[in-house]
Amino acid sequence: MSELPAYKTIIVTKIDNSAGLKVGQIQFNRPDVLNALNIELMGELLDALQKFDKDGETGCIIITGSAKAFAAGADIKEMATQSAIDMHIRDQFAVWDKIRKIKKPVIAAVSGFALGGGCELSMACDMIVAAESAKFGQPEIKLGVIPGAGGTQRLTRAIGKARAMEMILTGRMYSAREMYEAGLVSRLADDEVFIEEAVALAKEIASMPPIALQMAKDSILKAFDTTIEGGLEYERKAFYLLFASEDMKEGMGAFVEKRKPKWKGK
Ligand code: DAK
Repeated sequence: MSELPAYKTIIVTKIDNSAGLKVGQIQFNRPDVLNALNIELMGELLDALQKFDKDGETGCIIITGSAKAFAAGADIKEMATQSAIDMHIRDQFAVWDKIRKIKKPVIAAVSGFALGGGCELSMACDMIVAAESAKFGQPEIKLGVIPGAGGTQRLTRAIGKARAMEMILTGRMYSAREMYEAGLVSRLADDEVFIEEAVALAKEIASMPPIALQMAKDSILKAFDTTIEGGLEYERKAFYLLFASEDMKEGMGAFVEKRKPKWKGK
């Protein structure tokens, strides 16, 4: 992926990383509507994610928005007139399922509003770095619906039943600090530097061996839908599998020889 595609609703860049592979950054670009997630944007987001996922130069991906909004949710104006059957036939939300299949680590760098589908999208990422100004919420209840892209499931697993109940049943917004303390956000930073913090974290991750990163992500996600016994077995098999990689030999060899490893991604 030497040539980055031009999109209408997102801006895609690659950030050089002297310590390892590059960082792919996807920035939402619908500022007039607080980055509301319409069909076109979600299609472009998936396309960019899949391209970065296949790109041998990219080690980690960041999704971000603008200062005022990560994303204020799915595009209400686009959704408002749709019937259940329209949605079933168009299957427009199938894109959301495919985002889950991205193998490389994905960081959500959130400032401003992360509401409804915007909050859910940040939770579908692997980590959330938030600016102090960020506000998280699931306001769907105020529209007569409920979260539909994992809010009732991912939020509950991340912050626990009682807090998820309060957040979803009131539709209230919560500060980045509250969400950091609740465990949804892994890093909190001042607004002026939060994107640098996210990029620094992404660069650090992108300097690790790619196959091991993917196995680690996959095994951690397994913890959400299996028993401890099943999860431990899954982890063990992923661990054994890594002994078939050249990077495992390089990593251990470099340790023994007291030198820096050079990863091949194989
Ligand atoms: N959709 C469309 N336009 C939006 C929008 C949205 N979600 N949020 C904001 N905008 C637009 C506003 O309409 C306004 O446009 P104009 O009126 O200027 O044309 C512009 O952005 C600026 O917004 P405001 O004037 O309202 O700005 P304020 O600072 O006063 O207020 C706000 C900011 C974020 C508090 C407010 O805009 C707001 O409450 N927005 C709506 C938040 C919301 O309810 N979000 C949840 C939407 S439902 C699924 C996948 C996903 C979903 C469901 C299913 N499946 C996989 C099945 C997701 C559902 C949702 O996200």
